[in-house]
Amino acid sequence: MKIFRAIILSGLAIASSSALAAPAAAHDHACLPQVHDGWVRLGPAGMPMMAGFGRIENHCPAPATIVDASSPAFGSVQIHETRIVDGVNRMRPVPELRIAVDGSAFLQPGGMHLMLMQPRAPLKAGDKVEVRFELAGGGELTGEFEVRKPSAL
Ligand SMILES: [Cu+2]
Repeated sequence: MKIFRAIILSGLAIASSSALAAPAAAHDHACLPQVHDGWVRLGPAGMPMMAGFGRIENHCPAPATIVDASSPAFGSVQIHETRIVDGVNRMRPVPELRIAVDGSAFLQPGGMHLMLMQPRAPLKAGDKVEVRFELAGGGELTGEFEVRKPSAL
């Protein structure tokens, strides 16, 4: 009899803990901006860095701010901005990338781009690379970037 009661109690415990877990699981499905048309420009073999491009759309009810980027395929990832200063093309890191509600961030040749450094393995055209973007306030979004040869554009 005592054992039977213990089983009932543990059954209740499981039921109530899963009820508690529900709001946390819902949070995992919170709205996140999405990467579209992500690609990485394949450079000459042995180049220590590559540039990544694409469009990050925010169709969420709140603005999103990207504060960091990383990739399992690279030792280091930065968001860069290309600017012409005194007639010279210069790149500088973008510390924060804010995307308005229903707005997009455009990463494109000559403008903002991902600087993908220290590839962990040689990449070839057609390979897919994952890039993770960390959001202010905690979330993270993941985008897929396809490696392409510049001539195949
Ligand atoms: Cu750069």
